[in-house]
Amino acid sequence: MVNVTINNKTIQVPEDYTILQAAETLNIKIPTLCHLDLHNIKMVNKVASCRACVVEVEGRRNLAPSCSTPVFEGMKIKTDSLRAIRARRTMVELLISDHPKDCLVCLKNGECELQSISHDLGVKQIRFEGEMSTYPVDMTSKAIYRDSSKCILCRRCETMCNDVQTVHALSGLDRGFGTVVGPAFHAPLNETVCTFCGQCVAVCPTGALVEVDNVPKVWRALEEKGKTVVVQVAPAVRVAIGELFGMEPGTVVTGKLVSALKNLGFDYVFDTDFAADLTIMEEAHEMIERIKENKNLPILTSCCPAWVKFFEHQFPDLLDIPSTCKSPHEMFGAVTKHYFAQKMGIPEKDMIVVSVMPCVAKKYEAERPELEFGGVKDVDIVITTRELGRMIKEAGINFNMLDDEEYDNPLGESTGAAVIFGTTGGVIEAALRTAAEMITGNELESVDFHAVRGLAGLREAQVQVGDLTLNIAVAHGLGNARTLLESIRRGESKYHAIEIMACPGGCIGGGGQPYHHGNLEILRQRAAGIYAIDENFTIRKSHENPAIQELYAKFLGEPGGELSHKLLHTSYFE
Ligand code: HC1
Ligand code: SF4
Repeated sequence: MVNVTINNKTIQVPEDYTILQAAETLNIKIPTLCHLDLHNIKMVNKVASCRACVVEVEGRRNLAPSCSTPVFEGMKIKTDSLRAIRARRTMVELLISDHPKDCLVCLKNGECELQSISHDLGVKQIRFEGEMSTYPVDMTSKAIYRDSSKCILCRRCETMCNDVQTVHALSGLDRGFGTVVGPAFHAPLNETVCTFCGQCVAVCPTGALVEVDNVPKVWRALEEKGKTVVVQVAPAVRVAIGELFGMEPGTVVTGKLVSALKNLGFDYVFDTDFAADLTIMEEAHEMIERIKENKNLPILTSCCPAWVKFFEHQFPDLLDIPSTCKSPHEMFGAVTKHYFAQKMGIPEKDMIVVSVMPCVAKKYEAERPELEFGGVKDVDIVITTRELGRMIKEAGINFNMLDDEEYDNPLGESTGAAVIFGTTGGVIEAALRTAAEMITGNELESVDFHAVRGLAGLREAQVQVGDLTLNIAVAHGLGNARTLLESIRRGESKYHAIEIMACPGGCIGGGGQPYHHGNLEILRQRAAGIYAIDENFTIRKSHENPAIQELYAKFLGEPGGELSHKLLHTSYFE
């Protein structure tokens, strides 16, 4: 421990602390912009590029960036001197001098950290005007819109992509005033190893990285004559969208969400959870077959599109182990267009399927040609939780005052097993609930597999199923996934099944969710909301969903059967 004095108060802090951390222990708030400490997912952005956090240190001529300057014994710091305050304001003014200032029409308006720090530091005029950096906007990806003229070189995206996701799609390019962060050789994003996980979007402080805005497409679809517009909602959306309307993270708003979607004019409001139950039927069947034959193990879950793209790029030698199941929202689209449409007498060309997802990679996934069946896309338009929030606001719907409504049937019926897909560990727990009963033929005493829950980046569990001991692992965040995949590649893996999600926390932490602004406690609250929904379900196992049983009886036949393989499974590419 060392003694430091901040604004005339002396405290003891650990010697590896920065000035910023020391100040936090005294509840002194120093403004920050580029800095982001997400150490529980192994991301600390300490590049000190913005200098918005400078403070005075006694005996030093220059102001010190508090986020990256370590404390030392006897250090005397002033965080609130006029010199420090003026310098911070000037730094932000200089950043703004090379910023487009189109805040009113920026997708980040109201959520932008440059906007809020500028307000907090009392920037009231544009003092500096000069040369502006201009770069072409990268619109090549179906998921992410990249406008480097809004980049403030904070490097958060780069740290996230390199340190947490280990994808290395972004880095600093060129020098001096021309410096920009982007893919090597200025390649368009869709020609890189980017997985479209959207975690760079989740940490970008400005509008430089945002989701591709599909809201106008949905409005047009709702207006189009002769079309039946079906919407499905992913599990993780219901515990997060309330945040956009001032509610606590983790507040369960399923009923209001359904009501809002009906108010917006969707013809059918269905639940991705129905298809999560369907995925479990197919995936548990596939898992059991592979375990019986002791081949292509460990089976890897395949519902996360960013994870799928990651293993296609990085582990092409292991393409025979991921499950061949499409993700639930794609299965939902296939069932809607090839079963529900027929049942209702609606030509599939007149049906539009919209997915509301916590994820930006789902936008890219929906466009993958191999997911089509008979030339028909499963899903037509994907919007994120944030985009749905904007639509609700545009329509003037008072979300907080809505009465609860129920999903439509039959594709709105689901179980507790389905909703836990929304958090890390949930997919494998749902699969275990069904696989265990399929293997033994006996009812489980408890459906709660606590060992696979939690937010540790890598988890493992041994689960006894009859005579069989199943070795299970869970990883979230692509860096953790890489660790597991490398052990499989070396032939050292002992696992039968592994769940992998690209985003820290799983879908609750998806790149399309309400911004966490550096507070990862939000993930814990959202996960608690997910498990609370599960506990309140009477039916908590996918194979007991009556609508799923009917779908197999009347249409699909058996899990893993011929029709299932055509509609619900896919293949992977190097
Ligand atoms: Fe997910 Fe999934 S859980 S991938 O995170 O398997 O996006 O919520 O919808 O498809 O069910 C996302 C969430 C979601 C799919 C399901
Ligand atoms: Fe990296 Fe994910 Fe962003 Fe792509 S979307 S650049 S993989 S963080």
